[in-house]
Amino acid sequence: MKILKFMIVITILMTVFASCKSEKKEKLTKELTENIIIVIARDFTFTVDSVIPSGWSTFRMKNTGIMEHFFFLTKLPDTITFDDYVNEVSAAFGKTWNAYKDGEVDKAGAYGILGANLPAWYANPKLMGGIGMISGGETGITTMKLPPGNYVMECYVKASNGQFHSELGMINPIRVSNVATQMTPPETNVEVILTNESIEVKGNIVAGENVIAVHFNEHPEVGLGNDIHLIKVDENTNMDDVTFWMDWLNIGGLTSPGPAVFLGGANEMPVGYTAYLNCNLEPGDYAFVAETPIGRFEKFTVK
Ligand SMILES: [Cu+2]
Repeated sequence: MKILKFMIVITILMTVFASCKSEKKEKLTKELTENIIIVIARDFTFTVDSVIPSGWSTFRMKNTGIMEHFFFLTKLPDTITFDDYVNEVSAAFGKTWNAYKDGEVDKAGAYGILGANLPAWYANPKLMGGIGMISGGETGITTMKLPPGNYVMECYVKASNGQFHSELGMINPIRVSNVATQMTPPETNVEVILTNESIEVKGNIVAGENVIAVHFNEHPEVGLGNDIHLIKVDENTNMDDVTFWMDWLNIGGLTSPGPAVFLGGANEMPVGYTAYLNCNLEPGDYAFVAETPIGRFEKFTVK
């Protein structure tokens, strides 16, 4: 009898243990297949984990500040540190902007200063995307695949005094670990193809939720690559003002307050990569605008 009781207890314990184990395994798989990385943007900080998994992840950035913010990821070469990036790359952009702002050089002269001051290792930077421009109170959602390595996350919108947000604190080192998620790219209802000639939209952007695949098919040989940022368009939106604002080197460019409501987007990734933009839209007029090339936009209507 005692033996029978003992056997029953053991069987119950084994069943409980097995179910715990399978629950744990299921939970882990679920987490890894829907990996969401929360980024909180404030004026002027990012709150985000300093170590994140590699592979596909969905970044969700809420802008709780008043000013526009975005995040842009640069993957550093193995021999380069976060401090090297700040001291060499950020400093080169700062020097360029200050010379232009103070009227010492024209735009061609400014790009000359930039070229002369950027470190040699920055000749082929790995620009690894990020969430596009987001107005205060809005949330942007973008899914991306990241290889392991050391990254810099930054926002280079300018404050009213002309300082980059990165200089005011919006620059973080991020380690993308060797542990990869099991997440796969989401189902999409729209494809956007970015080339050096155009923003080509294939499919209908609808009222409600959209998952828009943004394909980086090519980039210009010089400068940052092609990107898109989503804005609301209404009777007060002047697209000349918007495209002027998107140029960081303009006086008043990328400086809060922006000329439209920004809803996120996809910053430049290497050719062959795809980012997925998740946006819930009300009926109305919208546009994709580019930071590069300067002056590009593509309007669309959601019915
Ligand atoms: Cu910012």
